[in-house]
Amino acid sequence: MKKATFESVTATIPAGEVVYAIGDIHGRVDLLHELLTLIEQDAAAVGKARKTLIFLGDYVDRGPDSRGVVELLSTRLPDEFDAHFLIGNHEQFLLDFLDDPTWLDVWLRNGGEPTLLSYGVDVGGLERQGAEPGAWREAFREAIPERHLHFLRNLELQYQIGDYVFVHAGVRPGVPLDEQRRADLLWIRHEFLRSQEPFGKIVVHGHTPEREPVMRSNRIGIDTGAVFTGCLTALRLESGTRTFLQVAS
Ligand SMILES: [Mn+2]
Repeated sequence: MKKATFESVTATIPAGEVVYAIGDIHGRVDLLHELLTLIEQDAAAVGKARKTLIFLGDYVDRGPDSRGVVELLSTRLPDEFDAHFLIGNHEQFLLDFLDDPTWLDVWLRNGGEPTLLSYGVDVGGLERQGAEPGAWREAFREAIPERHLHFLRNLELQYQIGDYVFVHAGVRPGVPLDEQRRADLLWIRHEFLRSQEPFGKIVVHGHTPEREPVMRSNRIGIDTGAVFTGCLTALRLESGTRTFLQVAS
């Protein structure tokens, strides 16, 4: 584990609150578990402050245990935190496939197979049978617990606190935060990442992996590519301070 403290800035969150935002997990329940332990240790030292966890989405796909990540997030978070769960484009793939099985190929090309395997779906058998997408959907519907579906269908698009807004991918420059399109919040990259204009609040986001967290005047990216690099990052905000908490394997 490593813990890197950063800096004091003019952007703030309200007094009496501590916020932890957690980047893209992608099935790495092992790293999520370690990071939550680190956050709990940190939070134990801050006393009576209101403690909030904000998860930036992409809980599933690519990594080995998407089922375990959804289970942990939906049932086993520590009691002392309020929690907000944002939707990532990978949760959208999963939901699109359940609504319309012709999304199967798109989902599989984007790391859906380990998700199906984590839920116990017989992917090899379906492939050998040359099963239609509808049969894959039926197998997944039978495998995924109802409470996981409820969790995945009730994720938030954005969350705001103090001078910060939290989203999965980013925001479209020039569009007010309350008028952002769902597709941009889930998918945007270059127009957002390149923009140097203020967005109204500091945008904390995931979606585009970098070796280290990225801090700009208008945004903070905390997707450190857990599934590729073994590094999962949380941003801790308290009044005018920013700290990164990280675990690495
Ligand atoms: Mn993403």
